[in-house]
This record gives sequence, C-alpha cells and structure tokens, in this order.
Amino acid sequence: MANPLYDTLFGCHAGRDTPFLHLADGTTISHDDFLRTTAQFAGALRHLGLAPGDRLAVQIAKSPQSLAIYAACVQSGIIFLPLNTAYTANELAYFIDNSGARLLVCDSASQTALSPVAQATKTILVTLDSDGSGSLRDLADNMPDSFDTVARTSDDPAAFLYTSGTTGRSKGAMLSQENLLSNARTLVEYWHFSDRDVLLHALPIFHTHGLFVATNVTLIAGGSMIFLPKFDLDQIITHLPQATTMMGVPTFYTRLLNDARFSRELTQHMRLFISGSAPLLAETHTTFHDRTGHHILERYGMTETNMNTSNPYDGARRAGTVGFPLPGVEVKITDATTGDSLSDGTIGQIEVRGANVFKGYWQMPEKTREELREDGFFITGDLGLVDEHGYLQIVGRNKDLIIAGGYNIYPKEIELLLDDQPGVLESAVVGTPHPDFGESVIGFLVAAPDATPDLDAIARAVAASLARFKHPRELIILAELPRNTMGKVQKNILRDMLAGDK
Ligand code: MLC
Ligand code: AMP
Repeated sequence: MANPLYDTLFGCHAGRDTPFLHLADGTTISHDDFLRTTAQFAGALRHLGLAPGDRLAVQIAKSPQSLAIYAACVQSGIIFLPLNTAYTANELAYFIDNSGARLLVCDSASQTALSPVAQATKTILVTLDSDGSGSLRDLADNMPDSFDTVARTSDDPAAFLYTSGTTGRSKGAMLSQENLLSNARTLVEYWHFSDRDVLLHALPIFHTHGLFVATNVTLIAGGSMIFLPKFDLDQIITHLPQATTMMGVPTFYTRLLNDARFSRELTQHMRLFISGSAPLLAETHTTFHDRTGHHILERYGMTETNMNTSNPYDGARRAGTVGFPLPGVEVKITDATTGDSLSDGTIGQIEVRGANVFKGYWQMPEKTREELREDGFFITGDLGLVDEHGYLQIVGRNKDLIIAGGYNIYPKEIELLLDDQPGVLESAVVGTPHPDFGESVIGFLVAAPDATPDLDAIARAVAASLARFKHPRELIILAELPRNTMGKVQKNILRDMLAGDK
C-alpha cells in the first residue's frame, strides 16, 4: 500500500455514500463527503508550503472539519499534533517551539492571543471555527476535492502527542503509522466492531482515547459515529437510542448514573460500553450493571502505547481490573530497582512491548532511554499486579500524576509555577478524591520568611499560565512540608491530611 494508514482508515471508503458522521443537528456526513473535504484541506496544506514530515499543530473545537484536518495530514504525510483546547497561549508556545510546527490552526477567538506565539516561532497561523468557517476553510474551498495521496511507510511518524513528565516538561510522543494501525485493527477484532456499529462519540479528539481509539476503530470497522462536540448529559440521553456503542472516561459513567433518565430501557439495545483513561471505581462498574444490565468493559492504555490490555468481550469483565494483554502486546510486572520480572500476585511496575509502543520522545533521546528499554519494553510508570484470574490490576502509580476527568495533570508543572510566586518558599501539589472528576488538584504552600503569600494574586498567575483543569481548587498554607529522612516531600501525608478534613 502506498500510505497504509490513509488507505486503511480513509481511502477504502472512497465513493461510499454511507453515513460516517451523524451530527447533533440531525444532519449526516457521508464517508465520501468527508473524503472530499479531507482532499480540499490536504490541497490547502500543500498550497501553504507544508511538506511530508512537517508538523501541523491544531487547537480547535471538535467538529467534522477538525477531524478532516487529521485525515488531511494522514493523506499528505504531515505529522498531526492535536492540542487540548483548554491550553493557554503560554502552554501552546512551548509545544509549537518544541515541535517546530510549520502551521498552527486555531479558532478565530484565540487568533489575537496566539499571533505573537506564531510570530516568535515563524509558524504560519490560520483559523478554523467549529461552524466550519475560517481562513483555512476559505483556502480549502478553492482546492480540488481529490488529492494524490502521499506515499508513506508503516514506520513513518503519523502524529506527535504531548504528554507531561515528572520534571514538568512536556514530551512529544512520536507515534508511527504502524503504532496506530496495529492497535486499531486489534481493537476492532477484540471488541467485535463492524460496519453496523454507531459509536456515540462525546470525547475530545485531541487525545488518544477520542482520536486513535474511538475514531480509528470506527473507521476501520466501516461504521459511523454520532459526533457530539463535547460531553453533554442531555445530548447523550437524546442520542443513546440511535447508538450501539459508547466509549468514555469514568466521569461519563458516573454522570450518567446520577441522572434518573439513564435507565435499563434506554440502554437495552446497546452492544457495548467501554471505559478507560482513568480508574473506573469497582462501585461504578457494579452500580452500572445493577441499573442497566451492562458490564462496562474497562481497558488500559496511554499516550505512548495506545491500548495495552482489555477486559474480554465474551468472558467475565471484572470490576477493578483492566483485563488481559491485547493480542500482540506483551505485559510484564517488574521490580523497579532491578528490572526483574515478578511472579503473579506481586505488585511491581507495569512494562509493555508490542507494535503499539511509540518510537520515542521527539528530540529527547535521554528521556526516551529512561522509559523505553533497548529490548522494546516501555516502562509505563503504573504499578500493578496480575491477579489469581490472570487479570491485570492497576494499583497505583510510580509517577507523580493526577488524573482528573481523564486529563493528566503533572504536579511538578504546577509546583514550579507556585514556587516562583512572590512570598512562596516552596510548594507541593497533590490529588484528592473528587466525586465527579475522580481526582482534583490541591496546592500546599510554605511562605518565605516574614512573607505572607497573596493567594488571589497567585491564583491569577496560575490562571494566566496554565489550563483551567490544572488549577489548584484550593491553596493551603503550611508552616512546613512533611519530609522523610531523605528530604523527600511525603505527599501521602498531605493526602491523608486532606482525607482527615472530610
Ligand atoms: C473540565 N474541567 C475540568 C475537567 N474538564 N476540571 C478537571 N478535570 C477535567 N477533566 C473544569 C473546567 O475548567 C470548568 O471549570 C469546569 O470543569 C466545567 O467545565 P466544562 O467544560 O463544562 O466541563 P465538562 O465539559 O463537563 O468536561 C468534563 C469532562 C471532560 C470530563 C467531560 O473533561 C472530558 O471530556 N474529559 C475526557 C478527557 C479524555 O478524553 N481523556 C483521554 C486521554 S487519552 P470552572 O471551575 O471554570 O467551572 C488517555 C489514554 C487512554 O488517557 O487510556 O485513553
Ligand atoms: P495519558 O498519558 O493521558 O495517556 O494517560 C495514561 C495513564 O492513564 C496511564 O499511565 C494510567 O495511569 C491511566 N489509565 C489509563 N487507563 C486506565 C485505566 N483503565 N485504569 C487506571 N488507569 C488508567
């Protein structure tokens, strides 16, 4: 094949007038219409001077057009770099600079804020709004609705997804065509997807879950998606009767369970509910089954690896577990110090290997070496064990990470900013249980000698710099941070303090 990812996801649908996207307003976009739009965008990107291997960054609202930009990148060999719409201009500056993106596509509302970033990095800036208008669309309108697909090999990079690290510096995970393709093919089979499936899609498309799992799986299966701009309870309830499957983060399921309209009748026709990106409480799994008769299928993945393990489609879906290694994926539990494999039932670090595992971090060979072993095993940073039934259980993390509503938040990034604020000597950021988001962010501060930190001013500084979902929901001043004999901050004590407050 000339371009395996394009041919398998998109090209094979050429000429099909079957529905691909069902929109909230009742209109439908066919596979063929979607491909024509894709070709026009690919033409526009070439017209702007982008060549295969260039990076294209997008920070735009979810829409059929924004999905077509992804397809256009695949068709023209451009590396797709989607960014969370909540990121501030300050956060974006780093991603653009680090990736060397040639083009940035943004909403017209953020054009003024992002112009200086684009100028400083010599990046071309174009707009595309959720209603489909914008300077990129204007350009695309003048392009032919067919495009000669650029040849690529399976090893060529298809996307960079940025993921933060324990040092506070984000790393661009390089995902090849093969990484994406092998995983999506496996998932189609494992979860029994077919062209009869209609996936209720309310996830963002700037992360692995909404883009590479939900979208790629639907495309390979030849099915369609009810493509909602975001998670909205009323919209989900309205559209569920037309869907056969849904994928979501645990917050989706707890919110649905909190709504009396979410009943057995409403979900009776559904084939499958899938959860991932954060731990699904065993209690949510059980309550969901009691209410609907469905066992949510929980799976485990990450940005660097796509999906690693999954509960079975036909066998028992066990609450509190993430199931078995997917076909073609090896999972082992190792001792964090020696790297030796541990026996079943013993907690250790989770390592994975397979065609799904990424190629490394963009221009960070040392970081890559720290996490990706020479033999191909990737050290996930998650801690787990294989239980007596052979199912993988994730029991904790070896990395300092908070997951809120399926978004990863690295405390270090927030601590570095808090430490810089006037009147602050040092800080520590921890996650605390939250009924809706799973976890939420709390900041602890120690005042500099004879200083009184201005908490309002600090909150304003945080707001200017970091996406809203990373903001500490509370800032607490302490006389000192609890430390062990090695001088390491004992975050477990801080978390216990918060638990004691309740
Ligand atoms: C929004 N807010 C959040 C938040 N999302 N706060 C913490 N964590 C989040 N995830 C804040 C907003 O800033 C706002 O704050 C308030 O909550 C309400 O905002 P909203 O826009 O109305 O929120 P809502 O639309 O309800 O979004 C919540 C959500 C959304 C859970 C539906 O975050 C979501 O779709 N999450 C999915 C993330 C995802 O796809 N992760 C996959 C990563 S891939 P205020 O105070 O201003 O009101 C991965 C690999 C794998 O992990 O295995 O899949
Ligand atoms: P990300 O970097 O956003 O891809 O997040 C990946 C992380 O999400 C993993 O390393 C896990 O810590 C977590 N994760 C994903 N799926 C699950 C799950 N089903 N249960 C628990 N944690 C999960």
